[in-house]
Amino acid sequence: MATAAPTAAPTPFAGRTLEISATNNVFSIKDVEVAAGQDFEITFKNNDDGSHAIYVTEGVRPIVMQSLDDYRNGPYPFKGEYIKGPSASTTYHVAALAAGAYQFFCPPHRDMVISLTVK
Ligand SMILES: [Cu+2]
Repeated sequence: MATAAPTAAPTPFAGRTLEISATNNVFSIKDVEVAAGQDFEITFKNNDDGSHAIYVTEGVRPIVMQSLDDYRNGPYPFKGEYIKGPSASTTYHVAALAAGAYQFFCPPHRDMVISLTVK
């Protein structure tokens, strides 16, 4: 028997290109779900004067990092190039991810995170 869908489910992403922007050090979405085992693209627009990037980390990004080099270098499943705004944009090509819980994050900005569910 069918049950009601949960109301707090991540935003489904049915296409191949995910659109994300950054404005005032905030990403335009909070959470998203993508299909496991399928490459996808991110069209990323930076509306700020400074630089932003999108990296992918598996699980939840640790709050306390062992070293700045570890934090910058990963390993991460995906590391996007930095772009400097305002009104700059790029397209990232993200290789297929295995099912699991991930985050998109911007390395210099602790609060810039998006929950990424891959399933
Ligand atoms: Cu940033």
